[in-house]
Amino acid sequence: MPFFGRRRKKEETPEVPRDEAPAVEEPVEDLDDLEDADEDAEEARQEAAAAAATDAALERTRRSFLGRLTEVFSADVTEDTWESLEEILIGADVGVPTTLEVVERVRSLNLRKADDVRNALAAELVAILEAVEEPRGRLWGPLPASYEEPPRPHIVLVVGVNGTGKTTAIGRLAWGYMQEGKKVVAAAGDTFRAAAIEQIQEWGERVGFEVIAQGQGADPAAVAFDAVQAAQARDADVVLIDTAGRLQNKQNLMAELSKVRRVIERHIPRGPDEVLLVLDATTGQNGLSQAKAFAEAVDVTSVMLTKLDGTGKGGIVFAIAKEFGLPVRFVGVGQRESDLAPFEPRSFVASLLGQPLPSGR
Ligand SMILES: Nc1nc2c(ncn2[C@@H]2O[C@H](COP(=O)(O)OP(=O)(O)O)[C@@H](O)[C@H]2O)c(=O)[nH]1
Ligand SMILES: [Mg+2]
Repeated sequence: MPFFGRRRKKEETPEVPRDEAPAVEEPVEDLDDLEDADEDAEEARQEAAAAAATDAALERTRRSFLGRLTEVFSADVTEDTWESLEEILIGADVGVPTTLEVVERVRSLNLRKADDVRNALAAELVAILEAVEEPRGRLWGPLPASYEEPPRPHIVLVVGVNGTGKTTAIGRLAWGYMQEGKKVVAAAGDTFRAAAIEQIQEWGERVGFEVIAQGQGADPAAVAFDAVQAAQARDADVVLIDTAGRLQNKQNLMAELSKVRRVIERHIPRGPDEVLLVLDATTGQNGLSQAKAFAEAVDVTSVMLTKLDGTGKGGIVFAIAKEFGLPVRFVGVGQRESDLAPFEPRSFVASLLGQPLPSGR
């Protein structure tokens, strides 16, 4: 899997000019196979690295969650098992409705052995995450092989409450795209504070991408528009648009974000290819309800869950999937630019439960 979860289409093999063609029948397929093997190995390496980063970031959640789960699963399955399970899941921020549903489903299986309960729980948790995996945006997710990439520049609008990690997310996404050889332009669309503009400019200087900015107080839609135009002029691959996270009231927010969208659509009728909602895992259920305002204001396509490394409550991903119906695509796992990992439901649940899942479901 490439960093952004997109299946790369195989490039056409260039035709070999006649006079340079080798005398022997050229084993083009073999070369292709070798390249495929290289690509597969690289994908496997990236997947393993992402899984390891997520696993490390989940340390705190695992300590608070797994330790207690181990106790539950070391005793016989009784009435207490279900109560403890509910308590643990709610404690890990899975959320009350989601917890009650999961526990009820596992319980209704009438399993006797703690190990079987554990496996059934794992399957339920994976199912919650996989149920919302299908792509909404056009850029990432388990996209079908026949999938046509949208024309460049790809447009990503980044939204979320102040302090959740939007600007950092843009720095990291830019870094990730640049690792794949892509050219990135960012829009300093949080024009509310001068410091916000400087912050994204610093990221641009450090990582090496262009930032389109106007002064403090400028219209965010105008900045987004400039950035899209600049990206087209420079033949960039991706435009990442930062936004302000003020929640003064929902009407203002809706008006501001929908204006950004409208102005983009005036220039590129298909509009943003992804609207990424950035959520701070440490703010728990409270953060979720704030984020609902954003989900209602713009058509969010996917979620980045930041600061997973700073919380014991990584169970919030299940609440996001269940209550928002949104796929988590990335997790923030630390403070460096590379501390962004694509999200993978099975390895996430395996990490959370502290051991590999049984294969299949
Ligand atoms: N530990 C940790 N800190 C993060 C992560 N993502 C962002 N932060 C920090 O959260 C703070 C707010 O980030 P910022 O990008 O300015 O948030 P914004 O207001 O939404 O743009 C900064 O200090 C970031 O370094 C993460 O994944 N892990
Ligand atoms: Mg910001």
